Amino acid sequence: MRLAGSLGVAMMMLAGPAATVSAAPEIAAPRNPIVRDKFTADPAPLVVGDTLYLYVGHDEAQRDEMFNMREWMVYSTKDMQHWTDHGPIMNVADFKWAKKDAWASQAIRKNGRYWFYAAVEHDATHPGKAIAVAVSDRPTGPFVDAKGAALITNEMTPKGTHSWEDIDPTVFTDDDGTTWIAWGNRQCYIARLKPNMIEIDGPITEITPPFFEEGPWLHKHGKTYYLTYASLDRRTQRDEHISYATAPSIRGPWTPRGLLTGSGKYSFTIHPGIAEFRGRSWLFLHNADLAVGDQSGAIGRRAVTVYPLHYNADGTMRPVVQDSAAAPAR
Ligand code: FUB
Repeated sequence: MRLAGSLGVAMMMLAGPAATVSAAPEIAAPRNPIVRDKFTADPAPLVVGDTLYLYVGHDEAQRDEMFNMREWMVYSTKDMQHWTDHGPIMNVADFKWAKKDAWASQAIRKNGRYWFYAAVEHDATHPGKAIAVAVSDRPTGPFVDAKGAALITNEMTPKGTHSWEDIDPTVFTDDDGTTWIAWGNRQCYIARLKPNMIEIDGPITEITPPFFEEGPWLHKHGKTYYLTYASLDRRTQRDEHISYATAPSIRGPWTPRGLLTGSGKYSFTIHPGIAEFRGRSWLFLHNADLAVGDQSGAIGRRAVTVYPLHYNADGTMRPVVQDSAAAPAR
């Protein structure tokens, strides 16, 4: 088991002061993985009223190819136990300027509409990965390309020399109503969005925290801002873990807080998504510990999972141990 040994001990030492006790009613965590009839990855939760929507990429790798992802899907739940499959919400072919790869995404609600940001591979006019934006009047879609062009292309971040630097968008609306987008691979970037949600407003700033690899997720809890991400020790090149940083403002400064959890079982990648729902905080991830028919888990056949997330009184997050058994209410 990967959390045994030095990582497990290190995480116990990182646990810090006692957790904040919430008076809110709690519901039990579901059995993992959440989706069992398909391979799914890169979970991105969105809470709307009494419903949690979970946007995922559809992993369709057949053999040993790294990824084969053509569409995004959404599931919903009102109790974390029963999940409704709403099917695909978009195919990468819906972005006419993109050629493949329905990679990580996140949806956000703003001004009564639902805005969906996703990583794709751009066509030859802007080679490399790019970030797309789509819109719908409903969280379950259908979503349509909102811009007819990429929101972010590889040329906009010249520092990175690799073609997949501009992936994994996360979107967050601050208390003043400003929406921010962060993204990246190896470098992590942040920028403001214009109120129209389809244009960058002002400069792109680099905020790369230690061991950052990809999959940033922005959220706020209490007065603290969190940047949670897939981290990789490039010396060992072992599987990705989840680390995070905190800040007193979306503009930083960001303080590294170390590991939140270890790798997803059998998976090189891992990808965080965080939400507060039904009185509890939840950390969504993926692993590759699911078999569907005669296909076992693999780097391109992953499964989304979820675990309760607890905060310490000082605002740090308690280390999460990934356990495939149902996590009982605290
Ligand atoms: O699912 C494709 C890519 O793998 C995502 O964009 C990364 O976050 C990693 O999970």
